[in-house]
Amino acid sequence: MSTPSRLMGAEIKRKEDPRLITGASAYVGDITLPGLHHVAFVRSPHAHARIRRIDAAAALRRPGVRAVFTGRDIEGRCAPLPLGGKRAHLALSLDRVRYVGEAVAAIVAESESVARDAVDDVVVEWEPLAAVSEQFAAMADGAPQIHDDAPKNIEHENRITGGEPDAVFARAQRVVRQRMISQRLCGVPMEGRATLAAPDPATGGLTMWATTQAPHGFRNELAGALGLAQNLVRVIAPEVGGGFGVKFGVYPEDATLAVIALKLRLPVRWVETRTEHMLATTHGRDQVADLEAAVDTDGTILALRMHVIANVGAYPIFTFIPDLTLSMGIGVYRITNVDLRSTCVFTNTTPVAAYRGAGRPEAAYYLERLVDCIAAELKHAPEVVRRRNFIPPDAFPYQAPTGQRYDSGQYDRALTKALQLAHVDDLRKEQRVRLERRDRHLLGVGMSCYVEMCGFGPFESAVVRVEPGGMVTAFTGTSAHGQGHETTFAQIIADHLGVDFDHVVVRHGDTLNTPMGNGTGGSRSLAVGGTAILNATLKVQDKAKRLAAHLMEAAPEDIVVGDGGYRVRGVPDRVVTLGQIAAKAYGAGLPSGIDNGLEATDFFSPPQLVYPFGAHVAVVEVDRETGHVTLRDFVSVDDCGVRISPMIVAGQVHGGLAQGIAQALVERLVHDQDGQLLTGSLMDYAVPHAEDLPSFTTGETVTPTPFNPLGAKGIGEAATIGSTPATVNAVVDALASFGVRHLDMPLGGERVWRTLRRS
Ligand code: MCN
Repeated sequence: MSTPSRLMGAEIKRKEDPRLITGASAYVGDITLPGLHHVAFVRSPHAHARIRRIDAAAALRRPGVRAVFTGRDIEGRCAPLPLGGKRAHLALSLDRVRYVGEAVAAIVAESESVARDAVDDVVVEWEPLAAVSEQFAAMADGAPQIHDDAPKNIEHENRITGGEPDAVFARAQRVVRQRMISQRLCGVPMEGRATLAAPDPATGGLTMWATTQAPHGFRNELAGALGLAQNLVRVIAPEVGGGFGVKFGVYPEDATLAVIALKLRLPVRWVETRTEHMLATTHGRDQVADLEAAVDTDGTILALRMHVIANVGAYPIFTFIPDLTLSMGIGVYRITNVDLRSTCVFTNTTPVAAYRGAGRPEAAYYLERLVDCIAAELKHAPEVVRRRNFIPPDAFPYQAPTGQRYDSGQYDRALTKALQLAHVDDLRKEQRVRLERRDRHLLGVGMSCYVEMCGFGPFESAVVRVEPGGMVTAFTGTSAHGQGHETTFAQIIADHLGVDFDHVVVRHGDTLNTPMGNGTGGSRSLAVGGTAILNATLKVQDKAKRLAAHLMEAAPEDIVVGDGGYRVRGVPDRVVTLGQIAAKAYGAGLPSGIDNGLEATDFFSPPQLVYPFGAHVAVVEVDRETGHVTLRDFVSVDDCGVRISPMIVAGQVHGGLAQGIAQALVERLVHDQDGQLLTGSLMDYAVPHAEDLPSFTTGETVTPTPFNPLGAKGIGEAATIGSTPATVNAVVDALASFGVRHLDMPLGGERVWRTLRRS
């Protein structure tokens, strides 16, 4: 690196927060335009039904209602979604619905309340069909057929094999088996989805304000669906109140609004209600996995079989997620004989797609639970089995039998640090004493070690522009919705351009002014987008140095950047500021060979993925009388390589822990067997409260990746991935003396109480 780091790695408060805390920002729901109309959707109350007839006459008579659109009205104006996919459907379903909440008509009205009231005026004549909500029932003979071309409702299957798993299992001393469930979850960002579609008179196209994590992807998919040129669709993601993976791609509501705006030549807006969010925004997880490990008595894992049976819901949105589970199937362990399978199954439920971690939390949960099962069966301490199997530090880059190439890792170091921070030896003593005393509250200690793949390509983009006055504006193709890129990217730029941090503005989320990008998800933004920012900044720095050399009559190689200016090496009092350089760059009389302007673009294509890792320890108390689980302590040691914004990383870890712990203890979407969602509001879908969580102890190790110049790996999902198995392992540990070996999540009081009663 050509510049000493001052801001990178420093504890800097987020640039974003003043506007967020004071409510000065605009979300889609705040944006208004002349003539704005509002949209509400008529949705299916049935999990599976034919639509015989839709009668909108009464709705159209309601004062304030401008129009009602059904599938017939948009047919031919918008291609089925997801675009190009098999088993796609129209944005407003035409003749059949396959999950509760599927949209069949859209009301356009002068106000949001009129639009919502008019929903009840629409009469839909349904012909209910038999429905199925669970993956095994959906594969059974005689199950309702959800898509005609998917026999047994199987969407796709996958298999990864390596080594000789069958032979190893055949001669194994011991085989440990367990079925596990990673239950269905809801995203629950603070802001639900919202879309505003407006005709653009300048181009004849559209401007869309949308709560999306990837504006360019959204634009390209929508333009494709509408048959418009991409440059006729401008997508703006203004302030977006969280996404957690559920705000990717064009949803049916987005496409419907676009068609309505074009047809009525009116701006129209839809803001999702929380109930709609629970029903019609994609869900996460929902897998069952059968695990088998062939082991030696010393705890060495010789071979692994995993079969993931995933419920993908009614339509294929991101059905590669179970494949990601297979890709991370061996976790942090040197397991060379593997047979990993996935079967993705359609059901009459809301589609399942990305949710924080997307496939990797499932893998870590299965494997880290399985390791505890192995430890329990062989009567080893869980850390002993882990240490017996770790991929050692000298094995990196490590070619895993899953096809992954792990970049760098020091798994034992993270575990050792986490166990120390948690004082595990003392806890085990306390656990024994409590058991001997027959305390009402049982103590449990659980650990997990995780590794995840992140930093997905194919590329990310950046433009870094020094304005004539010397201030810097940067544009990124990532699209933060809570992650704080404006801060981190400004740290990188300020350090490398010798400019004040407050003089850097980072912009994102508008396809009109940002270069083509791939958005924010898969913890890719720093490793890929931050590297593009760094590369573009270094290009600008190079030109700034040449201009500084010209201004100070020195050689460009002798120019050093830092302390607010550009100096000649060894002559500290000869200095020019970036402002003076910019004035030259945009003025007359440049030396030959240097063009006007001071900006650069970069598209960074990562050579491979990066693999953050870590170790978590959970400490729980279980009330024998009520089954209530209290999380007493949580230690996380996360290694995301070099940290650029330690405060942001801490925030990401805290939020991630809360979500992972919530899966272990409280969250679960429940459908009945007919596909009705029983947990359709936040009254019955439990998100964790601050009081449910302890003050986290967070530690770190730093193992840089060699595959980007920042040495940075992702952190956005890591803590979610490690915390679920650690917490479940802790609860099972507390109950081990009652003969409990495994319990399915969430570990609410009733489930634990029933288990204690049975044992
Ligand atoms: N960072 C850092 N040093 C590192 C790694 C990251 O300073 N070594 C900083 C980054 O600059 C960035 C933040 O930490 O500001 C997260 O970076 P990264 O891991 O690259 O993840 P992304 O920015 O791509 O965010 C995506 C990730 C995902 S996939 C989900 S889901 C998720 C998450 O981020 N959803 C979130 N965190 C969220 N946080 C909020 N507030 N809201 C969401 O919806």
